[in-house]
Amino acid sequence: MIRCFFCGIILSVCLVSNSYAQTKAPAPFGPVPSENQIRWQEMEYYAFVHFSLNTYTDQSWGYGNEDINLFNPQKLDCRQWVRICKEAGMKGIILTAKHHCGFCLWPSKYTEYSVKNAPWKNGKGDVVRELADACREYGLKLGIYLSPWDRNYADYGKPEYITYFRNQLTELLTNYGDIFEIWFDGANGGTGFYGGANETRKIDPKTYYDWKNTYKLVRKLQPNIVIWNDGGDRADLRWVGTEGGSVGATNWSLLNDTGDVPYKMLHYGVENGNAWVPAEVNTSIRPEWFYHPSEDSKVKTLPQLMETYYNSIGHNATLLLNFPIMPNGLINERDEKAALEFGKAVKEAFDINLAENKKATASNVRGKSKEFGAEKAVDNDKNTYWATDDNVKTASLTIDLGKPTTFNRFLVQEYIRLGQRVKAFTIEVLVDGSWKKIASATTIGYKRILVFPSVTSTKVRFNITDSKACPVISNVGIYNAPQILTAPSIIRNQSGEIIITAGDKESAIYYTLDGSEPTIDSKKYATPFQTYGKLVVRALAYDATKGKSSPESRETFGLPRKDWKITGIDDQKAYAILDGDPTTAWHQNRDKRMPVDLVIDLGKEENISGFRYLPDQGLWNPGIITKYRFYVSNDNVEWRLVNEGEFSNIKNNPLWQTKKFAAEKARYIKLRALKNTEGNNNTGYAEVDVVTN
Ligand code: FUL
Repeated sequence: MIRCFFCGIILSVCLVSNSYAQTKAPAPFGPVPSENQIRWQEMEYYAFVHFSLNTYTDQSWGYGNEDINLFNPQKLDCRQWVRICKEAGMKGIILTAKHHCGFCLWPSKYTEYSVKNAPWKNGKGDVVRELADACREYGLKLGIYLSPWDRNYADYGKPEYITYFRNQLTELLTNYGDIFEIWFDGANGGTGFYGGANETRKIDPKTYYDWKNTYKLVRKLQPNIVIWNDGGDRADLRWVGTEGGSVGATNWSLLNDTGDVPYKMLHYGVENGNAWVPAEVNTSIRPEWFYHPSEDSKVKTLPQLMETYYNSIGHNATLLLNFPIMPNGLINERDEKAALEFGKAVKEAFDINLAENKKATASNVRGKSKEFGAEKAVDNDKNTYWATDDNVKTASLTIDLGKPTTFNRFLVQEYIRLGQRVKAFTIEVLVDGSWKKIASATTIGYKRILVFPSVTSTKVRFNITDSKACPVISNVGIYNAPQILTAPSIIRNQSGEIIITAGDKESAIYYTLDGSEPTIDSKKYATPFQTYGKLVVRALAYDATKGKSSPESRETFGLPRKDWKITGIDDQKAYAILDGDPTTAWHQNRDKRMPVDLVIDLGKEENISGFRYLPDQGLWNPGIITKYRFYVSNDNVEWRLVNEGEFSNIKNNPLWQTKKFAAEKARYIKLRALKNTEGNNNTGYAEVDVVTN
């Protein structure tokens, strides 16, 4: 016999119990997250720091034989790292305690290849300790990256290494307080130093590390941890199949427990997966993970970082953003500036939730109970939610904003403790008495953010159009994000068209062509326009709603290039060199041996007093020319050498290079590459131009 909890009457005759039974919470549907996964997901945004011997060798992966004496950061200050992360809005930091080269940033008892034998602090230093202390001071959580692949250790590949690996794990997970996440990078290129063997060693990542027991050890030492692993057994978190900074717009926090996980599944999750394995987007604030001076000019811009934000946190993932540490032990000031601007822009975008505590009504409320009413989605309480009756798979929630309100972001969260349910939804606004659809999307999960052009309306309708089970929505937010006002980009394509692009699609653009300063009284840019001769374009982006302008950008263009021809090269793609777009590049056939020539026919004789070269801005093997000769000709037969030399520091600073010489009348130019930064024949170009004054 069961008695009612409230009145003690036997259940079959108690009225309270009947209504109570009717409005009980929905049952969990499918796999659900663990408390550790929930705590981790709510962190949303945290940092990676890459620091090791690679920092001193300009490498991406150390071989394992790098000289330990290189490690001597003069200004190492983990408090600087943590201060920046904290000010940028991050909640934790994951440190590469040991990268693939095997060098340990803590004085491990089990190897000589660690800070204890480096000149830094006379071998008395411990980076993990310093970071743990700084994290404690600033209230950030600490995470550890420990590379399973170890290119230094002599026994790597044998069972002995597993003991070594676990000994190191035990040190790291015992001596430095709470660790929120452990990162087991699956990368493994085979070759390595391996204590002097210098050979290729193949392991089976699924069996070699005996993950089952390794995970057991991790959980025993740190019961609140989450495990990331892209190489072996399924862990608590999943990689998203790319380091580019995005996860699918459709993103299920589910995978299947068994079997291989192809890229597509990593990127989108598995709709009917049987395990809760949410996504973490890992990407770097620069192209590479470790510090390379050549990337000082390639720190991600604010529009790029905002895009990453919407494609990660806005797509039901967390964002793990990397800072490469410089050889002196600090984060570069450009990276700091970019991260702080990014943090500020996110804060401004999501500062005021226009839906909070506004009147909300729903097409269906579970058991008509207040406990699951529409208002629970706008009450700013993550532990309450709007839910429908069990048999309902489509439902609408209408928010009355009270007055015409302008907005451009919609945020929605499921109460994931009960599983991920929604498969599709739309957003409508009431305009002139009828509903107009402004956005549609698929999955929600922990958090989904939709970005759309600003719209003004009093009522917003959120329609769930398909769901696996009755929807359970813990939060809905409506925001009016300010425009991102960065200096617009200006390019001129080969046919002479000027193309100006603002950092934010909604900004207006104003420009001048006469060298004067652009203002909002200047000409307004609408579409690409034709230009002919030499000119200076100055432009700014403008947010009319806030009356704010971006900094201006300014570009100078020389001769029109409409009639220029790349001669002797039978590949249309070579015209990337003349398209005015710095992001496109072309490479000579790699079989061509240095010296490698690029000949351009200018169409008619010009008075040439110099040339400009922009190397390929791409990440891998850009084939940057370092030594060159420059020739001119009137007939493409007789050539006159007018300039030769090197592009100094071009590796570290791969920006426009300009070389000048006494003016020469000529129709043909030839840039001869003699040497590149890679010491091979790869010759790449983003742009080549001439100077004529
Ligand atoms: C990759 C590694 O090979 C990179 O060096 C970097 O550590 C990145 C986070 O993971 O797999």
